[in-house]
Amino acid sequence: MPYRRGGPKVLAIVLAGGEGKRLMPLTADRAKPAVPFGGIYRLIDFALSNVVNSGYLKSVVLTQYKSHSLDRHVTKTWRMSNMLGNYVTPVPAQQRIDKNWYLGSANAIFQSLNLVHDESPDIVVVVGADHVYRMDFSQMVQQHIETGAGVTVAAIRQPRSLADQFGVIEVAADDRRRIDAFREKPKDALGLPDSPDEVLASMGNYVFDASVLIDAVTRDDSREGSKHDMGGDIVPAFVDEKSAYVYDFKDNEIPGSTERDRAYWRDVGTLDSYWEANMDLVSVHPVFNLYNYEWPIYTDYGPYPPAKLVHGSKGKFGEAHNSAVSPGVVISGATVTNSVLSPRVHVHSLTTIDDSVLMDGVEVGRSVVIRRAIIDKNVYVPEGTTIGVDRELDLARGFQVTESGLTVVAKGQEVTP
Ligand code: ADQ
Repeated sequence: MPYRRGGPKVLAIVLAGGEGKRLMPLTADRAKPAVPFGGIYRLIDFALSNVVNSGYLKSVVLTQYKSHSLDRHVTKTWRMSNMLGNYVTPVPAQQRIDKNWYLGSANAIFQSLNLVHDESPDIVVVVGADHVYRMDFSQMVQQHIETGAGVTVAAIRQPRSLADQFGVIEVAADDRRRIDAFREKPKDALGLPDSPDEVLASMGNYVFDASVLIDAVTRDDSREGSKHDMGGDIVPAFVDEKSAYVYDFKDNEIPGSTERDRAYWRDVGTLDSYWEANMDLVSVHPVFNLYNYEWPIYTDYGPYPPAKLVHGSKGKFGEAHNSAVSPGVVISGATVTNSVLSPRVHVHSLTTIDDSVLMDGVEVGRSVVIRRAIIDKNVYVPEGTTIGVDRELDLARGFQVTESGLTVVAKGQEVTP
């Protein structure tokens, strides 16, 4: 199909309305894409950095559920409308159709088609906002154009045990790029022929010609029984027409990335996977490298001074080992190991913190022990408290404890010793 001179005009639609139930209590007050991650980021910063680094400077972020902090973050960090017509704009649910909230991700796009018509792009790149990874979408767009696909779906191998969390793809025997079957979150997925313990999973990123997307979500709107979901309804319709193609994430090249780092993709859907992905940042040789300035991850975290590690009580040094320590943090006479500290965390003397994630403004008093915990914003941990040491005590104080023994303290929750 003919595109404009200089390449196709691309609009990015970032789906950011996800509720993130399995991340409760971190999503009690905020949409999943707004959950703080890695000290200074919000989850959506990874998707938006990928969009911008791919060269796509017109994007709309569709929000819905508890969107205030997401909207504030996108507006403050990402809004870049300028005279060249570039923008990253959060779009709250407009209830344009029958005054309904979005019924699913495809309905979110259907209800926002005015944005597509206004921009009149050749190609629309639709991406999720919940994942930690680097990806150059322009390489996927290139393949989409070469194959003439109706939809191109990005895919990555994942353990078969996780198949019920993903759209699972089977490719055609005669064309390894064509999708022969797509099942959304199957309970009985078979492994890949060359690797029985793995499946090929959709990453929730799609490329369409704009006219094809408009037609697909419009037809889906009146399809009886549809849940109006991109993975559950839209992609299978293209599979039936034999025009759904797969883009293999392992072919994606990122400047400045190592082989290991390039393959990194995490769906941080649960508290345990959220914690693990944070831990992936703090090992000596992190599996996900935030220091690749050729593909920067952008964010904005406020006017904070440098982190400070100082002598505390009894002359003990403030120390941090294998940890990410954000601006505005003060560690005085305490020892922090394998942990991620967000801006303005303050840790007092004789305290030890291990394997934990502390969010913005958490204050930890003296002689506290914190192990394998996530502590959400603005929590005050008083002197002599333990968290993550005694499961029953943690439960009795109203903290959440996951099956693997991770303790989670909600935003602003009161903590008693
Ligand atoms: P899920 O992530 O379970 O699976 P979904 O809950 O629809 O699917 O979320 C996809 C994206 O859309 C997320 O970024 C979410 O924030 C957003 N979203 C959800 N509902 C929305 C709404 N009403 N309005 C706006 N945005 C909304 C999807 C695919 C699977 C794939 C996995 C990969 O359906 O096939 O394997 O992503 O994680």
